[in-house]
Amino acid sequence: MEKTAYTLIANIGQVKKNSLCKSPMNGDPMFDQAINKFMNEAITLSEKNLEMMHGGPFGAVVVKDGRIIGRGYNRVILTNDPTAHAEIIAIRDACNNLKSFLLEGCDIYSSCEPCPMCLGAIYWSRPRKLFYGATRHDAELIGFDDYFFYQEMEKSEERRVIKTVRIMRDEALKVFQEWEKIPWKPVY
Ligand code: AZG
Ligand code: ZN
Repeated sequence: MEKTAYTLIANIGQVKKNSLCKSPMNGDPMFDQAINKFMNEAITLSEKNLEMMHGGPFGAVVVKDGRIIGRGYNRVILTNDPTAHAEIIAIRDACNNLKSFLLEGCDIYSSCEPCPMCLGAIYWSRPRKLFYGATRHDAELIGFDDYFFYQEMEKSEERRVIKTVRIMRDEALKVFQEWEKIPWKPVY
């Protein structure tokens, strides 16, 4: 399968609601208007938790062909699910609507830079582009560990806070060898 050329669009900055950001990427007002519209929707979703307290103040949408096909806001507290981040929920919603595990040709808008877990999920879903508003540092300032987890990822296994130990590699590899032998298998 051809790999998507991932474009991590740098922080598009403080996108004020109902205002146009002067995009350094394009300069096409129609394009700017569209990306602001979708980021506004992600930010609006993030604001839900100011009242609902279903989780942290994070929202995300998935867009395909100019239409929102997936929405999510953080529901970690409501669902007792530490993976219920806005981006994960939006990806699940979009994949369910598309009946596909790939978000080909889709753009993801997140009110905040994705944490490492969500960035992984974004890569697995293979969208075209990612737009984000606030940064991992902004999230840290209000008590979220996104930046800390990025720092952990950069450390060697021995130096991480969660002790990580590789054991029984040979035994675990057997299933890989069997999988490799299957002549037709889905590739993702
Ligand atoms: C988070 N960061 C992002 N980007 N999104 C979420 O849903 C989060 N929850 N905690 N940190
Ligand atoms: Zn996340």
